[in-house]
Formats: sequence, structure tokens, C-alpha cells
Amino acid sequence: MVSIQNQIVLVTGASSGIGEACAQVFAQAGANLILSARRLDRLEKLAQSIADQHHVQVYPLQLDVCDRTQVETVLSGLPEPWSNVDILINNAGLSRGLDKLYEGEIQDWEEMIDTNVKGLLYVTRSIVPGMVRRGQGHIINIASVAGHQAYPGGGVYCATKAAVKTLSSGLKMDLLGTPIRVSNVDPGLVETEFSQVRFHGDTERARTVYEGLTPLTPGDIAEVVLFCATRPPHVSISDVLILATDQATATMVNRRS
Ligand code: NDP
Ligand code: 8X3
Repeated sequence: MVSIQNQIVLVTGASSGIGEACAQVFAQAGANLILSARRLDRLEKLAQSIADQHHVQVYPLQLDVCDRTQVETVLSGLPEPWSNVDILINNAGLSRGLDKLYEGEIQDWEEMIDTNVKGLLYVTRSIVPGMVRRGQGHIINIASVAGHQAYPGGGVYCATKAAVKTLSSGLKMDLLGTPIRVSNVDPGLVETEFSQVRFHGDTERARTVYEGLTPLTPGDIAEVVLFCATRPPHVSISDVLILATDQATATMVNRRS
């Protein structure tokens, strides 16, 4: 395991779920963190608790990845040393709705595409040139098992995650010849606020997604992300799929009840 102590890690979507768990495990490994999301109040509480617990530097950063101007302005205006991001975890993302494609809400589609694809691109475009200039960096994109195959009602979400997977492999090619690594991480079912967001706050419907099975935890994914980031420089974990034992594919799960 290579140390990431004192490295600067930017986590998008750090206010909840997988992003928050990444913040915890990277802090435990001694990294300094930029925690970004839209809900600044949550980031500030998390930053305080992580800084107290792990004695690392934490910078809470309000950022809506869909807002191209804001992404460019805020990320290009990061003060030293925060501007020298070593590890970018592109995690911010969401699903909206589970409707048949021909009946779906166009606003839901736009929110998913704007966040999961365009938002990830805006952040990547802002951060990676500095990595190339400094000759050091690692981009870890959180895609999904949903990028491997579509499921009913999930066409647009699945397409955004297939796009993330393709962007990861394209970026890897474009960075060939530099020391910068790209990892694509594909989680299966992880119990977070994901389904509450998908169902627009319907917590009862969200609960049924994980009923009768043992889902992954955000910490399970964060540990894999940390594993990717702590390999020796000649090792690139390019693609990893993490499923719950109760899950075989995006559509096949074993429910005990
Ligand atoms: P959560 O809903 O718990 O967390 C999503 C995070 O993304 C929040 O911190 C949210 O913060 C942030 N976010 C959403 N929209 C924006 C935005 N426009 N700008 C900045 N941040 C934003 O879900 P998960 O932790 O489960 O999701 C994290 C990633 O993992 C997503 O990309 C998701 O697609 C992916 N994933 C999730 C799986 C699961 O089963 N849960 C499985 C596979 C992949 P805020 O609202 O404060 O902005
Ligand atoms: C989230 C996992 O299978 O609910 O990407 O779409 S799934």
C-alpha cells in the first residue's frame, strides 16, 4: 500500500452516501480533503467531525457540478495548496424516476445527464490539466453496474453510467504516456440516499429497493476506492465491479422475502 498522507483529494458529492464514506476512509489514511456538494451545511458538519477525528485538513466547498460557470470559477479559484489536487473522486450523481422511456419526465432526464455526465466532464476538465502540468494525479470515476446493462425504467440513468464508463476509458487513453491514472468503479446496490432521490423523497418506495437482501454499504465502496488510490505508481486499477453477494447483475437479485 502506497501512502496518500498529505495528498489532496477532491470528492464530489461528499455530503452523503458513497462520497461521505470516501471522505472518511481517505481522511483515516491521512489525506487532506476538499469536500464538495450543494448542501454546504452538511459538508461543514462532516468537515468539522473529520478534522477533529483524523487531524487532517478539510475544505468544505459548495459546488453544483451542473453549473458549468460555477465549476470553472470555483475550481480555478481554489487557493494554494488546495489547487494542487492529487486525487479526484468524481462521485456526484443521481437517478430520477423509474418510468418507461416513452413516458419519462424530460426534466428528470436532463437532471441525470447534466449531473452524471456533463457535471463529471466539467469537473474533470477543470482539474486534470493541473495534474498533467504537475505530472501527478489519479481520477476515480464512480459509475455503476447500471452502466453494464439497462433495466426497465432505468434507460436514461443506465445510459449516463455507461457514458461514465466510456469516458473513463477514453480519458485513460488520452493520459497514456503520463503518470496519471484513471479508475472506473462500478458499484451494485448500495444503501444510501440514492433511492430516496430517485423517488423524489418517497422513503417507503426507496426502502423496498433493499428489502429482503443485504445491500452493500457506502463504506464497502469507499474501501475499494481507497485500494485503487493506494497501489504503486505502475499499477492502474482501471475497472472494478462490486456487487452485493445477493446480486448477480443489475437486474438479477436474490430476495429472501
Ligand atoms: P447519495 O444520494 O447518497 O449521494 C449523492 C451525492 O451526490 C450527494 O452528496 C449529493 O450532494 C451529490 N450531488 C447530487 N447532485 C449534485 C450536483 N448537481 N452537484 C454536486 N453534488 C451533487 O447517493 P450515492 O452515494 O449512492 O451516490 C453516489 C454515486 O454513486 C452516484 O454517482 C451514483 O450514481 C453512484 N452509484 C450509486 C449506487 C447505489 O446503489 N447507491 C450504485 C452505483 C453507483 P448534494 O445533494 O448535497 O449536492
Ligand atoms: C445504482 C445502482 O442498480 O440501482 O447505480 O441502478 S442501480
